[in-house]
Formats: sequence, structure tokens, C-alpha cells
Amino acid sequence: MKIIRADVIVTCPGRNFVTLKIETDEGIHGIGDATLNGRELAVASYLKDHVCPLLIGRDAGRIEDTWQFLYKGAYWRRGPVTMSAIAAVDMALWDILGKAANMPLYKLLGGASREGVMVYGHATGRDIPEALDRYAEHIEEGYKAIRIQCGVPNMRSVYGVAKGNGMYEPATKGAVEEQSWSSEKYLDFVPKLFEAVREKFGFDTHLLHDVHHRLTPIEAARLGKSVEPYRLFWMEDPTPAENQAGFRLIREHTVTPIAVGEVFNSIWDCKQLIEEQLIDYIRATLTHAGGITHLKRIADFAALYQVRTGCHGPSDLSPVCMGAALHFDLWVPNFGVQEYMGFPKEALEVFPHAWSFDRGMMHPGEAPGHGVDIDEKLAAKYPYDPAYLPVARLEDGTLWNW
Ligand code: GCO
Ligand code: MG
Repeated sequence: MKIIRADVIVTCPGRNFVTLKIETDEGIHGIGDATLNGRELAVASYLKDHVCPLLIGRDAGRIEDTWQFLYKGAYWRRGPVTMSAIAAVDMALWDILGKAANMPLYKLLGGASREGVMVYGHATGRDIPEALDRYAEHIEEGYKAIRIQCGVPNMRSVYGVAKGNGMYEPATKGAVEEQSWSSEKYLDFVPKLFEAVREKFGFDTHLLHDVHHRLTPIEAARLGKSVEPYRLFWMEDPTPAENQAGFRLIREHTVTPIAVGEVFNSIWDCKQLIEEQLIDYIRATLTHAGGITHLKRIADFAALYQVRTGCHGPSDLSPVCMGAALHFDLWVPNFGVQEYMGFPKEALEVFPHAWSFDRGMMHPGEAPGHGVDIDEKLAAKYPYDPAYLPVARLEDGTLWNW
């Protein structure tokens, strides 16, 4: 089966998404997600201008060889733009393979390892009472795992909290939003938030929290130690992970589990973290870490060290990534949890999908391939609308990690 066409579709049904569509001479097509929040057009161009012409005429079934060809053949390895582009090709080719075999992707990977995929939802509030109300709603909806984020008293703004009553969406149109940050205020406040959750709801739900790269290693160690009584499922991205060895310091002081990796692109970004057992969950995801072919490699490597998966799943990864991720999660032996933020209604219409949600558990469905398609006519009604992620500054104006 030969590839005869490859097109990039950029659309903004509620938020921007980049999708690659590959067509074959047997009339089967597959799609892959290539969305890189705030830098979408760089990946769209990488695909359109440099990758799509190389795909024409290739055997659609040679997925591994195509992956190696795009990775090694570019000479310029890794990086979010390159790896998102490779991921989209890989996802689309696995989709085609599934359709050709008339099998859902999870069966091609080796079959289901569990009945369903546990997902965590986002409970966010401007203050503790509001965050607790959202937490209660998630329990009602059946969530078994819930991430909580909350406004910090006397801090002008905070990450991870929805504006108004809408969904949480960090990217904004127009100028880059500048938020302010104080590690001291945050560190004093956040244990009180977890205490309030455990006091009100007990220990029946898995409690998660995202530090979003805001602390230094020693501060993260202090946080992890101080919240041990609340038994978090994980504390996410406690400090930036460019310096993987920095996590040793956190590990020496606390048994609070650590999840890292939503900004990683390859196995090399997490090699030391996994090998030295400095983390418990790896958050690398299909779209940003080279697709199914590469994430399988990361997950198998992580399994050697009892590190489990916890794939990134914000609304800025498209419903295509969500579908493919659920197949991956249903199969992967060392599964931990999957993030599920939900999508704007328009996005769910543009991307018809076979996946479903039921009381905190998700299933990819039985449609051949990854089970997600794109309605191109509808997609064309939502033109690209540039938006940027915010930045954070310390209270004295110093640019900080967002
Ligand atoms: C998460 C993330 C996101 C990111 C977003 C950036 O844990 O889901 O931290 O909310 O900020 O994906 O594009
Ligand atoms: Mg995160």
C-alpha cells in the first residue's frame, strides 16, 4: 500500500489544532496530531514543506523504517517541532495499518491489559471553597483521580485555574499574558489546600497536583516532605527537568511520588530520570514524543525501573492524540493514569471519535485504527487564530518558569 497524498490541516474549533492526513492508493487514509501549543505553524510548515513531499510513494506499512528515516534522515535530531511532525506521521500510519487490518490499534499493539483507562480530571478554583466544590463535582461524575489547582492568597494570578466558569485554557489571544509568581506564598499555602481536600473527602480519590516547573529542587523537596500526610498520587513537574540530576535532591528528602515529562520529546530527555529511579511517572505523550513507535520505546524502558505512564492529555493535544493515547494506555503494561481535560464542543464535532468516557474511566472503542477522524469541511469553518501561552514573573519582575 503506497502513500499518494499527505496534507496538513490547521483549524481552530475552540482552540488551534494541526492535523496530518495521509492517503494511500488503496483508498485508506489515516490522521495524526501535530499540535504544538503556541508554535503550531512551525510544525505545520515542517510537515508541509519538508516531510509531506518525502512521504509520497513510500510503503505505508513500513512504519518503523519511516520513523527512522525521518529521525536519522533529517540529520537534526529531536526537538519539539521535529518530534511532533514525526509523531503525526507515525500516528497516521498506525491508523492506516489498523484500518487495513480491520483492527483497533490496541489489538495491534498486543491487546488490552485492562478493562478501561483511568483518567484524571481537573478541579480548579480561585480559592479553597471553589476548588473543593469542583472536586466534589468530579467525585459525582465518577472520577477516581482528580488534580487540584487553586489561586494563592495575595498572588495576582495563578496557573492551572480556569478563568470564569469555562474550561481551563492557558493560551490567550493578542499579547503574551504576564502572570506573577511567588514561591514563598505558594509553599505556605498549598499544603492547606491538600489538607482541606483530605479532611472533606477522605482518601478514596487519587489526589494529583501540578507544580508546573515553578520550584527549585530544594524547594520541591520541602514541598514533597510537607505534604506527605496527604498522600498525593503525584506532584507533577516540581522543578524544570533539563538538569535531570537535580531530581536526586528531591528524592533524598521525600516519598511523595513524582511525575515529569510533558515537555519531553524523546527517550534521551528522561533516560537518567528513569534509570536512576528519580521519578515514578513519565508524562511524555504521543504527539510531542515521536508517536506510538517512540512512546512504546520509552514505556518499555520505564517498565524496567517500575516507572509507570501518565500521559499528558490537555485540551491543546487534539482529540486525535486522545484517541491514539487511549489505545496506547489500554495496552501498555506499566500504565499509571491518563490526563483528560476535555475539549470544546466544536472540537469534538470536527473530530468524530470512537472513544468514550464513563465514570472516570475511558475506552478507545473498537473502530479500526485509532478511531478518530476529521471533518474537513467543518474544520475549514474555523480558521487559525494565533494564541500564546503566558509567561510568569517573580514579584520583582524577574522572568520565571511558567
Ligand atoms: C498539564 C499541563 C498543561 C500545560 C499545557 C501547555 O499538566 O496538563 O501542564 O496545562 O500547561 O499543555 O500547552
Ligand atoms: Mg502539567
